[in-house]
Amino acid sequence: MDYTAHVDTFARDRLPPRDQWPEFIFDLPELRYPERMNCATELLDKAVTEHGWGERMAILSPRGNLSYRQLLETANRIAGVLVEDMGLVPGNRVLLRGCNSPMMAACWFAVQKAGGIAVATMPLLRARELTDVITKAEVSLALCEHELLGELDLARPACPSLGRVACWYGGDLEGRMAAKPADFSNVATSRDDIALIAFTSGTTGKPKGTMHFHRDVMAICDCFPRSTLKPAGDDLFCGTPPLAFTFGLGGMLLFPMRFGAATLLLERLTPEALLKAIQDHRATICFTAPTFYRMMAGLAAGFDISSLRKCVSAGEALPVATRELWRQATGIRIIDGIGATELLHIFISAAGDDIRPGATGKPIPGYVAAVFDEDGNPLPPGRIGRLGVKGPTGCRYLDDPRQAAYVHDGWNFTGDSYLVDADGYFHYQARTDDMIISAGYNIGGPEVEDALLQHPAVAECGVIGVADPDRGQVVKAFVVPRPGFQGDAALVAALQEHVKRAIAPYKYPRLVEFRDALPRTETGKLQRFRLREQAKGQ
Ligand code: 3UK
Repeated sequence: MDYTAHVDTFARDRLPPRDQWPEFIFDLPELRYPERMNCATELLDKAVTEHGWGERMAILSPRGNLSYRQLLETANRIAGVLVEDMGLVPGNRVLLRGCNSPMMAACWFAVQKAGGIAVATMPLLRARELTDVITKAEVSLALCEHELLGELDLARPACPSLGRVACWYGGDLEGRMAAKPADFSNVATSRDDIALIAFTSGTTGKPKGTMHFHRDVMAICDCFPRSTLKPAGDDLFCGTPPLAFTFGLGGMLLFPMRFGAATLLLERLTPEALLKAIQDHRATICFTAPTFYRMMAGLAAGFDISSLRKCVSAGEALPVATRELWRQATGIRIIDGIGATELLHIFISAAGDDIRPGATGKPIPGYVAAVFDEDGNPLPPGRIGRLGVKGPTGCRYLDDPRQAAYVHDGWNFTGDSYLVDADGYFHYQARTDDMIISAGYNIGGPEVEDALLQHPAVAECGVIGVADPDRGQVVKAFVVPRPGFQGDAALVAALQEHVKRAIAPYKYPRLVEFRDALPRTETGKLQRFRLREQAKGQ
């Protein structure tokens, strides 16, 4: 057995069988980490002790600001509480529940320092969903923002594994921290010890826990940011994704820290509030989802956001229309990137002059990707198939038979259909199970959405296939009209005509329904399955 610092081996014992692991690739020299490595030492302690960034700002927020040194001391005191007051043993799972804030960030690092496994959860989760996560990961300790304690308390009777809970911003945690030293000796974890379990948003079925090692945390910092985003120490990151979503964990915390930059952590953001924050703090890098860029584009003229240099979009496909609106509003070309909880962060992307509107980009250095047919054979350029990817990170579900569906022959299959063009650019088509098959044609909902979004009357839209006796399925669009536009028969006809002119006419939505809003996850993804359920019920 390899070296491990974990005394509690629950998670390690529930890694998938070796023959179901994806193949890992560590070609890049920067991805060869020492055998004993703690990601908190690398990202936080060394920022102060080796890089000399102690007096630089690490976190800005309405709750107060923390320099790197202050963040380190805060995390050290919390680690002291975890070990001495709460009895944490290396390998224990620690639930983290809070909005993006300095304390949420410090708690994440404290868990790493103490050799625990962070199980961060979305602030909006209810007792039922918390119960699933806590029981699946056998969580024994929790750190929780006091205001969010209610749902956790409701979950507790059904969570026998959960022992002590400490709360910040109005609970007992700060008081306990004051009694702990400002230094802490980090547990000497292995690079292959599990650092976090991230649960997938899971549109159907129970959420899956994806397990990631200390080296995976470092690998995502040394891949997408180093090759594509290229941040500098004077950057200020901002954006919407929660730290409990790995898109946010990387973009809002780990990446800025890897480069000695600062992050602006804000709660309950609206498009206006994010624009105002960029203006007030002169933020330079923004991470959010496509719909947020679309909403901000319409409001940007009212703010001075001239400080902004780079914008990253992920979570779902970035429509060309949204890309163009943002470029017109700000002059900035969005860096699109596809990532997944299973792979921890972004693996296909493009920035600057490498951007091709309509394509996600190319596999970023460190990763390889290919498109496969139903039987697992690689497809030539121009053919639509299933996306497979491998690199330094990959899928390891916690005790889950669905591992075999995500990983075969060493490749991670994300459940997306893609095509590669002759230049090696990857073009997103749809989620594999969202492909619409109408009268024998394969139609990707996002392509139709993209065309609809180019019409001035469309604020938001979602396109699905609904059962049809003659065609198998027909294309149906749910459209949220922009203020000032009437959702009537004339607009239906205008939208249909518009789509027929923009893309192959057989893809036009035969059915159009107007809505005030569309169902979305907390991470900004359109919930097509809900639209399908609603369409079925009609
Ligand atoms: C979809 C995209 C087209 C795609 C994520 C960046 O979204 C993240 O993780 P999830 O586990 O979902 C993964 C799935 O979301 N998707 C994400 N980005 C794009 N589709 N274009 C994109 N740019 O279906 C993928 O399989 O919630 C994103 C970083 C970390 C993440 N966890």
